[in-house]
Amino acid sequence: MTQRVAVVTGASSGIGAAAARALAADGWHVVVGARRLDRLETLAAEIGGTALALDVTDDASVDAFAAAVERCDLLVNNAGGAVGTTPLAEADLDEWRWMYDVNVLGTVRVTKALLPKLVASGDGLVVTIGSIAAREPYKGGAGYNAAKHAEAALTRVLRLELLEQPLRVCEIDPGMVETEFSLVRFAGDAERAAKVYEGITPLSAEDVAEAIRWVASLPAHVNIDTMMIMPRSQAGASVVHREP
Ligand code: 8X3
Repeated sequence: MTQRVAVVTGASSGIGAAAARALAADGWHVVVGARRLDRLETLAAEIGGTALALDVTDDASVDAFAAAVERCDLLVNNAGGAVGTTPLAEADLDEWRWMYDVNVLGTVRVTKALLPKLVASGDGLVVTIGSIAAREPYKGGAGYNAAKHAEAALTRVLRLELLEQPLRVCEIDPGMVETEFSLVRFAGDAERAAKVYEGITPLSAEDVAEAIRWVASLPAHVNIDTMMIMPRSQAGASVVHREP
């Protein structure tokens, strides 16, 4: 296989699916991983990629996924998410555990499993999709803030520990992006999810995908360490200007 191979996790929707399309259009063979295999197969057929079932919270699933990936030049750690906006005083530890597992341990599992192939490629790149929640705490964000701060920390450690290897490491932290993110956070409550983006033009999944595509298109000596992307009307985790 001479075509460079990108692996995108959480690729069945949102930023992951958009990144898979953008990378494929830029010449990558894209391996898309997620739990929802039916959606993945449609996407893979559209972009000439490969669909593989992946649950980043399951060791065996990650091992089987990584074993099926023959070559990996780029890993986009996109799988993640938030549940709830429960105040710390009422913290629901199951919410915390889920967020830690999918965002932090999920990123560790997949990165660890694919690192040998990324390094063997001679010019590997890991792009981890963090969040503004990794930079700034906000009310109701404790569990997600903690998970995203942890994911940012491990991404920076990876950069330090593999400095001698032909590997680049990048963290992209988006602010408000209209995807299924808020629908998941609010357990399918569409009205509540829509309110998050009321009166603003949020980022689209494609906006973030374009940043991923660009980072991955740069020459091997250029490492974009971190990038924060927000809609024009957002200037912080809790600072949003809404049109009436
Ligand atoms: C999503 C952005 O502001 O809901 O990662 O935490 S926010």
